[in-house]
Amino acid sequence: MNVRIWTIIALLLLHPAAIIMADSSSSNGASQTQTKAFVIVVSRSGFNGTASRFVIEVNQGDKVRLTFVYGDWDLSQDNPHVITIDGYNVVSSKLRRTTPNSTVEFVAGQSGDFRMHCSLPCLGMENLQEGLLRVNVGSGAGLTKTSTFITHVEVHPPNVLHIVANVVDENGLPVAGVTVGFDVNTTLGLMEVGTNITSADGVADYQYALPSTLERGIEVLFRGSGHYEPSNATEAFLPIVSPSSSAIVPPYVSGQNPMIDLRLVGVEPIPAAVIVSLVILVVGSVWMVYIYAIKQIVGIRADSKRRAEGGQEMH
Ligand SMILES: [Cu+2]
Repeated sequence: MNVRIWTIIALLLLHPAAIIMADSSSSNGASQTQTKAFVIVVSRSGFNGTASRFVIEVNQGDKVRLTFVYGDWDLSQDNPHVITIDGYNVVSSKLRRTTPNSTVEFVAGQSGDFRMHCSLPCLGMENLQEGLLRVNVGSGAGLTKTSTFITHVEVHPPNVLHIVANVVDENGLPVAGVTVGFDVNTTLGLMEVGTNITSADGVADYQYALPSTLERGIEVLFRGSGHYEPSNATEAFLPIVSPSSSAIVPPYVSGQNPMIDLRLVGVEPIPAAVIVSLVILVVGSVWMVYIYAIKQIVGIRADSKRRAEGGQEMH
């Protein structure tokens, strides 16, 4: 009885009519963005029952809502799935009998084709590898200028760099769902250490364990996407030099350390006794020179006086 009901539900869900696609328009400043919603049944026979290429198509800038639904009810055992979209940081929660639905929402900022697949070993996993999110290049005429800002730079002990960046368009609106590259300035030049995708607020961050203390600068680079022009931002930072030191080193925070902390650049504080000794040495030397000079002057005057007196006697 139960099996038959579930089979009917599964068949209904697998029917093409079950692919619900709802459009709703919402005004967002000058440009119009749309929310596109899809329901996708995930089972061992594929996405919505197809093991071959399954494509979800949206336009750049669209808000996308994907609802994944567990579809292996006809199996006697549980067959959990986790759906991932590469390049979009989109990961569903675990789809299983106890939690059969997972909804993810994101802004399709990046244009191109992005692979959607099950990333959990499961029965029929090979049928869940050919999903595709296709984001068509925005139809808006002309390119939109962007600005990238580094909003936060912090070096945590022992030497982990944390960078937070923000990408906005010419109207100050966040540029969401685009890839931002994080570069570190090394003695050999700029080196990309990683990328991340901006959130709905246009914010992307990155953490990077500095392999050496030679790096002194970072660059955050948005290479542009679709109708967005590229932009970048740079900032200098001070690495923490002595990670082996037992002293607690406060993290370097941009804009919060107006004075350079000597401990951060590896200069040991000079003991007071050394400073006092140096002062005594310098002042003492100066006085010695003065005393020597005065003694010489006095001696010369005494000599010439004696010589003058001797000369008078000779007369
Ligand atoms: Cu799976």
